[in-house]
Amino acid sequence: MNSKLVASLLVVAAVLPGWSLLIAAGSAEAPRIVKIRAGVDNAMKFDVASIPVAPGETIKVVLTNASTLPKNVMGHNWVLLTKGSDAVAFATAAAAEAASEYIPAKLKDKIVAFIGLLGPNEAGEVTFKAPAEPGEYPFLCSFPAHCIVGMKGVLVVKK
Ligand SMILES: [Cu+2]
Repeated sequence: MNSKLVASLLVVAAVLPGWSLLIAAGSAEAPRIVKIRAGVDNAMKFDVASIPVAPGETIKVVLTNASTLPKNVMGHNWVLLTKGSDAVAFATAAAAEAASEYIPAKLKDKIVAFIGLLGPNEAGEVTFKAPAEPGEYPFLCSFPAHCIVGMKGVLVVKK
């Protein structure tokens, strides 16, 4: 066997395990994509009311605002709250906070993940690890009055 061939085989042998590790790590980290549409037919609603997830699962939520109305009168966002939070109470506290697009810093302890306010035909996304603790984590649109008329849902962490 010539030495060049031996050297090439050694390189292949050294590289292969590295690649398989990279591929394995990549697939473990790939987020599961959850698509949500807000404002279909200009209704103050999400088209997904419940998101079942496994503890610690990596989730990418992609929110599309299907509304045709201007952002300042019919913007939509997506805010996931800590376990057992009161979505309507959060929305009420956030409603006056137009400067932060209804995601006030003073309420950040209540927020697990969020997608900022979107205008018509805009899309936004957020990737996060689902909480480890099983239970119900409410989500809502915090644009004034939207949550109260039902623009909310729940992320359910279940083993
Ligand atoms: Cu909304």
